[in-house]
Amino acid sequence: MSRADTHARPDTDTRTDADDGTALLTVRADERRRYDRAALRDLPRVERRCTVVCATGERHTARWAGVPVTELLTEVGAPPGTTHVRLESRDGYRVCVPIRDALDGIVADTKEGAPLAERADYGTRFVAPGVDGERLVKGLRRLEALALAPDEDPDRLENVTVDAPEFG
Ligand SMILES: Nc1nc2c(c(=O)[nH]1)N[C@H]1C(S)=C(S)[C@@H](COP(=O)(O)O)O[C@H]1N2
Ligand SMILES: [Mo]
Repeated sequence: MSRADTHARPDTDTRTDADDGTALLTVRADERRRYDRAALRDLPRVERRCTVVCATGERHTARWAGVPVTELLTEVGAPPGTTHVRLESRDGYRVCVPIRDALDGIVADTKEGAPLAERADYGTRFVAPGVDGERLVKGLRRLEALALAPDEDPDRLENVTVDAPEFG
């Protein structure tokens, strides 16, 4: 299969999937799967300490729990040629993380033993050690495996605004 067949197409993907609005998380590579809260809770879980470091220098470390990114990528058959994962939030915040960094990440729904949704207006978050705070997407709703050619600029697939007032 060609790369176009096996990966999300960032330029043409209009994300008009009818039930994207109801699924808590959509994961996409060779296949596409949607998870609601219960389905996500049924997957293998890990706990990891991660530090959120903002460009402002502000930082905080916590114990996060959730589903390893590797688990989700396996579920959807992410091809060996995957170079990046694109992560998108409910509010349209979009970043691209090199696969080597994303592989240590988790889709967390718990922080310090308490559900994220209890303390924030979102229930899922991408966290990974060594990834800049601005790429630790809150309210994660979509995770896609991408195979970018060496001359494709991953930054072009992002729309991060480091100083979005509603998130800090
Ligand atoms: N959806 C979403 N996720 C986001 C942001 C955002 O604006 N929207 N801001 C990012 C930035 S710039 C930082 S530093 C961290 C802040 O996370 P914290 O509130 O846990 O410190 O969240 C990141 N995740
Ligand atoms: Mo930030």
